[in-house]
Amino acid sequence: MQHKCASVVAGVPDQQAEGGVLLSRNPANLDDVVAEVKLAGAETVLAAAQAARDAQPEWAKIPAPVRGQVIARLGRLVEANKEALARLITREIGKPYAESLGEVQEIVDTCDFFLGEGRRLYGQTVPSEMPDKQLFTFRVPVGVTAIVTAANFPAAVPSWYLVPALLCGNTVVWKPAELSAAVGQALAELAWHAGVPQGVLNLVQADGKATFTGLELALRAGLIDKVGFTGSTEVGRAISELCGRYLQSPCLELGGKNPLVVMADANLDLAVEGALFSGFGSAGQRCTSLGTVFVQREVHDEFLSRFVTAVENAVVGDPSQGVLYGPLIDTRYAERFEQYLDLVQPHHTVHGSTGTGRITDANPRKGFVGDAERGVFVHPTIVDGVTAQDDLYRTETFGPLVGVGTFDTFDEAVDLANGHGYGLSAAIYTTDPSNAFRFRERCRAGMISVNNSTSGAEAHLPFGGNGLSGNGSRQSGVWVLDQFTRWQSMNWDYAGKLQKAQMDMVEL
Ligand code: UN1
Repeated sequence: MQHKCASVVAGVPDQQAEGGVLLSRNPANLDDVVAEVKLAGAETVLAAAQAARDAQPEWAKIPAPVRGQVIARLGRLVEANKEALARLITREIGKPYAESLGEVQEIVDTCDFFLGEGRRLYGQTVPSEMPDKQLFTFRVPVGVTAIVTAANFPAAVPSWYLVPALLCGNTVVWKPAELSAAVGQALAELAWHAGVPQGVLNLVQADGKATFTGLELALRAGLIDKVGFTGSTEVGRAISELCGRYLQSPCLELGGKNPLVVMADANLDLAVEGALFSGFGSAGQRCTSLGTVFVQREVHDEFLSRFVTAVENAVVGDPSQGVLYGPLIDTRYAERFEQYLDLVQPHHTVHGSTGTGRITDANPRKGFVGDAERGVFVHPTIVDGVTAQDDLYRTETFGPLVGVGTFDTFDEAVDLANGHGYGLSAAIYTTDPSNAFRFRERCRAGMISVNNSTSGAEAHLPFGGNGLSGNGSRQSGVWVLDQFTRWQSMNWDYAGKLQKAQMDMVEL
């Protein structure tokens, strides 16, 4: 089945395709066209922001517990359509089916969490300096939110924005990645079906350029109050600069070069398992994917040999077949990935199992399942000998490539884990709890794992990073409420006379 995708502004599909028509293809079989996508121009982004602005006051009037019921219905609908949505994710972006099911479950978890938040959205009562006066705080919606998301988590990560934004009384303009347009459309349809009014959630199918221009127009017209963006550091920086001009601080979730430290006292099998999952799962296309493993010198050779064996034995190929990883999301990702390989190959020991670069009939991989010639598959690669001087140490490759480096002392490990500029996720494998606590204390990453991989966030913990990984904003759990509401204070004086703060304070 081929999906037809177009922008939907206040319930009206946009058939203009000012930005042209794009074919979204199954990366495991490029002959399979998943969707024909009518791409909008910048004017549609502006129209969507206007529609969201018009719908916002009515949506905000609906009591938060009732908005929570809409979110609950969305969760139940997603659950009822779990397999279908997971199959679509696997077909459109090539994520292994088990991980796609996990991704859909993450939406359900998010809805479950925010259903309850609809009954909480607490404010506070605060004592005043003066008698007969009471102070209060309230959370108020920010207004119109513009959410721009990436193809690698085409459903769960959008839900991290959409669900709390809607719950808090905001309206939304959502632009999914073009490469996951059909998943975007399917999720938006479930939200409308659950009772989110049409103008409250507006879907824009557009490329990055039209979106950026549209955001600029809408921000200038005062139609957007908060931008949420998940994607590259480069685009995040541009969005941040644009928002700054309008005195806004976006919610950013950007790249990572996530380190995994293996201490000599670690359980090496556990560390190998964690490195395999976070380095090569989803073909390394998570923002939380493992970048470099730093291994204490005395166990380096043993770790590397077990890691190389595990990678050699891993099954790669058709993502519906229970593989460790499937294709890269797009041929452009593969081209960029091969450029990284060109960079590293002359200087390091590279461990691919049977080859490096694209998996083809001429450059095959042992145990590969699927049709290599029709899909965008690449060999897993381990690059040994990475030091802080290497480009690879600080370059996010967004593919199945893991660097390995060594260190002697714990202090060196911390410096290596912190020195690449990113600060999203970091892991340490150790059997000594004091190493774990010291690592947590000194590591700049927003998310720390102990004896667990760098990936695998849960829906109710703060998610986000520092440095090149973001501006410190956090998603998920109660912490995201600070992105989608603003604090309003109120003072209420019942003294029957003007009481002046600071001047009329009671003296003892
Ligand atoms: C991302 O790659 O943008 O923790 C998000 C994880 C996933 C989310 C990753 N649950 O790896």
